[in-house]
Amino acid sequence: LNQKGVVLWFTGLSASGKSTLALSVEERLFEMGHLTSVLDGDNIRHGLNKNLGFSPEDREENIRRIGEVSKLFADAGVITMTAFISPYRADRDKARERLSEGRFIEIYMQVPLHIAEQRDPKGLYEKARKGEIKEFTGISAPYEEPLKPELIVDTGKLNVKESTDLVLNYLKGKNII
Ligand code: GGZ
Repeated sequence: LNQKGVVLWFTGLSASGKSTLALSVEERLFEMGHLTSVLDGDNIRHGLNKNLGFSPEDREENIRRIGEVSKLFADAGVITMTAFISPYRADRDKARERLSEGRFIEIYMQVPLHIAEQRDPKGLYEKARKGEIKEFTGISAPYEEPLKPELIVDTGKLNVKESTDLVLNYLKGKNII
C-alpha cells in the first residue's frame, strides 16, 4: 500500500474557504511533484452525485460516496483533498474508518457564522435567510463541529498563504511529503 496516499478532508460552513484552501494546497504539492486530486462540488455534485440534494439523507449519501471515492484515490497513491461541508460528525467518522490510521486528515475550516454570512460570495446565505433556500447549513440545517480534527484553520486570522503553509507543515511533520 502506498502510504503517500492520504485524504485531506476539509470540512466547514459554506464560504469557509474549503475549496480555496484545497486548491492552494494542491498547487503547492503539484510544484513539489506530488500527485494530487481535489474533489469538490464542481466535479462531484455536478457529476457522480447529481441525483442528490441537501436533505439529511442525501447529504449522508453524498458524503458516503465521496468517502469511498477518496479512499480509492488515496489507495492509488494520490494525495486526495475533499472540500464538502460534510456537516454530520457520524458521516465524517465513517469516511475516516474506511482508511487506516493516520491516512484520514480532518481539517476544520473554523469560521464564525456571521463572518461566512458577510462573505456570502454566491448570495446563498441571503437567500437562506429569506427562506428561498431550505435546509441551508448554519441557518436552517445543522453543522456539527469536529471534536478532534487533525488541524483547525482559523480562517478569520490566517490568510490563504498562511493556511496553506499550516497544511504543508503538517504533512511534512508526518513525513507524508
Ligand atoms: C448548504 C448548499 C445548500 C444547502 C446549495 N445547504 O458555498 P457553496 O454553495 O459553493 O457550497 C455549498 C454547497 C454544499 O454542498 P456540499 O456537497 O459540500 O454539502 S454537504 O457536504 O452538506 O452534502 C453551497 C451549495 O452547495 N448549497 N444548497 N441547502 N449548501
